[in-house]
Formats: sequence, structure tokens, C-alpha cells
Amino acid sequence: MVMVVVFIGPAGSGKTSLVKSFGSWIRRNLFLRVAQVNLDPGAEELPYKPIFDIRTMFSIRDVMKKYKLGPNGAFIKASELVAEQVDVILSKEPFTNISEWDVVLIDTPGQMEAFIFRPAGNVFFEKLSSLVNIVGVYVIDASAIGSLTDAITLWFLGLLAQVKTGIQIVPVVNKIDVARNVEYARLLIEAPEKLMEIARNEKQEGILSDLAPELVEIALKTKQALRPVEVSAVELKGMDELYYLVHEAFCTCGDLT
Ligand SMILES: Nc1nc2c(ncn2[C@@H]2O[C@H](COP(=O)(O)OP(=O)(O)OP(=O)(O)O)[C@@H](O)[C@H]2O)c(=O)[nH]1
Ligand SMILES: [Mg+2]
Repeated sequence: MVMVVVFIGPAGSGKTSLVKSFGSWIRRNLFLRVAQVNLDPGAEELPYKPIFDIRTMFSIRDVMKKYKLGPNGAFIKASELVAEQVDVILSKEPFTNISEWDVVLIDTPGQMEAFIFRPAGNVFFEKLSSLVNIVGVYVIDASAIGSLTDAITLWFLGLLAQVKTGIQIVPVVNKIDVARNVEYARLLIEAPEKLMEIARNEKQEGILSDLAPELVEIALKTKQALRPVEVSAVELKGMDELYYLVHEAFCTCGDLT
């Protein structure tokens, strides 16, 4: 059965780098057939050769020109175009010959507020998951976690992406080679409620410590049994761990701890 993996995450977290590195690693080590897909109309240069590239339909520059929009407006418009043309996208390879692939890796724009959190964002995920099983990988940038607030914000963003897309999402910590606070990055995945406890005990992070009890409750209610997977797309670290995590996520009986 084909594994379709959608990489989502904030701007610059390493989605494109991971689609490239993870794809190459799977080909080289597992000898599987990997198709890479680019759904980011704002991408300039891609480090991999996509089987489908949204820029063959429109790029952000095209959208800015045609609709006289700035870059942010163009990303919102582009997400609407993806929704309108989802059937056209799914009528192209690798979606039309999906059974010929073992793994399909989908790269998405970093503008999560345009691609995921707008109404049009659901259309693509709903349509794709009605055709094949998909798993989302939420890419967390380890170099972006300095403070407790950074970690809690990224935890929340992942939770919201899960709620909005309705697909199963597994988190991965990328850029472990340049991590600023590995401990917070691990807790964010393994035991987010402990981050909120720290906020309460330290009483340093203003409103966070006031909200800590409620945040602990949400963290416990939404907690998945997940092991923290730490990777580096640049140094090709942790690719085997990522593969096993994604593979297990496809099996509903998988134990992700
Ligand atoms: N040190 C380090 N840098 C990384 C890693 N992964 C990505 N980068 C760098 O982070 C920057 C952004 O990487 P991209 O792969 O373009 O990130 P993205 O999430 O696709 O970015 P957008 O599509 O713009 O949202 C690039 O300079 C990458 O070289 C990593 O594991 N370690
Ligand atoms: Mg990218």
C-alpha cells in the first residue's frame, strides 16, 4: 500500500529539505519507489525533481500579476486555486498512477495561515484522504525553540493543524544539528503537559503561567502516544526513525511510543 506523506509546518522549518533528504534516503536505503510532489507555488528552486509541481499550473508570481495582489494575498488566492483545481491536480501523476509508487512525499507552502487555516485548506486534504490514506508530518524547527513560550506556541500550532486538516499528524523535530533547546523540543512531543507545568512553576512567562492549568488539561486530552523523532535534513540524521514513525502511523494498530 502506498504511503502518502504531507509535510506541513511553519515557514523555513525544513519541509522542502526533508522532502528531498527523506526521499533520497528511502530510495538509497530501502530501494522503494518515491514520488516527490511540490504544492508550494512560491518555491523558487527545488532541490528535488517533482513528479507533480503546482508551478506548472501557477506560481505565486503569476498569481500576484494576474490578480494584482501582494505576496500574502497571492498565497491566499493560491490556496483557493488549489481547492478549485483539486480534481485537475489529482488527475496528474503521481496521483493517477498511485499504485506504482511506494511512497509519495508532498511539500507544502510555509504560509500555513493561507494553505491550512483558510476554508479552502480543507478541500485538498479531504479530497486526497478520500482516495488514499495520508499522514501529515508536522515539521518543528529545533533552532526556533529558545524559550518555553516558543515551544508551547509550536505545540499549539501543530494541534490546530491536526484539528483543521482532520488528518493524522505526527510531529518531527528538524534541524537537530542546530537545536537551541533540545529538552523543550522533546517535551513538546513526548509530554507537552510538562511544558505547561514548567510555565506554572517558573511563573516567569506572564500569561502562560496563568493559563497553565487549562493548557495542561488540553495537552492531556489531546496527547497522542508519540516518541520524539529528531532529524536533520541537512546532515541526514534520524531518517530511519522518521520512516518507522510514518510507517507505523499508517497502521492504526501501530504503537508510536
Ligand atoms: N542546519 C540545518 N538547516 C536546515 C535543516 N533543514 C533545513 N535547513 C535550512 O533551513 C532553511 C529552510 O529550509 P527549507 O527546506 O527551504 O524550509 P521550508 O519549510 O521548505 O521553507 P518554506 O517552504 O519557505 O516554508 C534552508 O536554509 C535549509 O538549508 C537542518 O536539518 N539543519
Ligand atoms: Mg519549502
